[in-house]
Amino acid sequence: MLLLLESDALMSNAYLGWFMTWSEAQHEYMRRAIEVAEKGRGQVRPNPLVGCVLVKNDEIIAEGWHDHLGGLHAEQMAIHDAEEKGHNTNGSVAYVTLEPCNHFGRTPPCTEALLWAGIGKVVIAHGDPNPIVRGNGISVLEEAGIEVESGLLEKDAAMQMREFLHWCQYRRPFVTVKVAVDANGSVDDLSKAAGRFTSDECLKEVHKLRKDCCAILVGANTVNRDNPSLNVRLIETQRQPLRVIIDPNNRIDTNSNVLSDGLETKHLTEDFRGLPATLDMLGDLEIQRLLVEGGPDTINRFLEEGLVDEFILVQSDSTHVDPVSADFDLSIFTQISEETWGKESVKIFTR
Ligand code: AOF
Ligand code: ZN
Repeated sequence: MLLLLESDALMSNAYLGWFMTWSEAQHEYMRRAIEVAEKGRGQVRPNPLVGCVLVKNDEIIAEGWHDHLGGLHAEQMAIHDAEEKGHNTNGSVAYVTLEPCNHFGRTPPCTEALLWAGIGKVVIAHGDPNPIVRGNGISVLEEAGIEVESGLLEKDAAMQMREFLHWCQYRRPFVTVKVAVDANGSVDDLSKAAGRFTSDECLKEVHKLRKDCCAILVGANTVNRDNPSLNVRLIETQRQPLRVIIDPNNRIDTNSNVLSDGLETKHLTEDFRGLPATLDMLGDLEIQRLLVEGGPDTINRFLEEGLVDEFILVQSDSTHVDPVSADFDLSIFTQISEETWGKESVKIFTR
């Protein structure tokens, strides 16, 4: 009994937070923090999406999010927002989706900003696995007398920053495969010149997906058949993904778009050392989400080697005349959602 009490006393408030029950209002504040974090999507890598709201007298008085790489962290933007609106932050509660940082990086530490703003309590959704943070942010706040609670909507926050968490753990990108098929599961129509068979609105959704990916990978066959650009054109973006072409026999045309449009491409020829080594190399380049856009041979290689984390199947109701069927083995996957992209129905599977 005594032992138990002692170990209880050793538990930090933050740890006790795991056993907390949270009020509906608290859920709502954290949900809002997760929602505003989305505003940084496609702009913050290799950092995670992070959102923060400041609450005083049961009301959200300010909001902030990590908007772009090198920009303010969420907590600092929220404090700035409060000041701009003329609110006194003293004694307010910060709801933040990630443990506040305590290091001088591209910005000064958020812990200092929170202390300086007189924040009375910090509620955190998810710890920061970054080795330079990892619990340090929480202990610094607690040592300064700020109450800290963790674990509110932790799973939702983890889902939002899953590629960051994956990369922190494995030092490899989270791999998303996207493939479009006709009504019978065919990926191409050989009776026609290469071309898209999905709707324009669907393509726009694909460009949104591309914007959220740091790199896009295809094999040599896809380059030779489609001459794709593999960039983001249909929506605004500050950055273009790195193109990665698997081409061990050096077969792609030097005039192809990926080699001649001036955007960055990693053309892996004799230096191709297999897919796992390619993922390691991309992880070293801080690529956190890789989009594999085909074709069927490349996708099947990724599947066979167990390297796919998410599979996005875009289903068109068109029918190919000279079909190329591709039997993707999705037996280890579970469908997590179904969406509509333009005229196409889209099934999303994860492991
Ligand atoms: C926070 N709030 O909004 C974010 C955090 O290079 P920096 O200075 O931008 O720091 C990046 C690291 O800080 C990132 O890897 C992650 O551990 C943390 N991100 N922390 O307190 C934020 N975006
Ligand atoms: Zn920070």
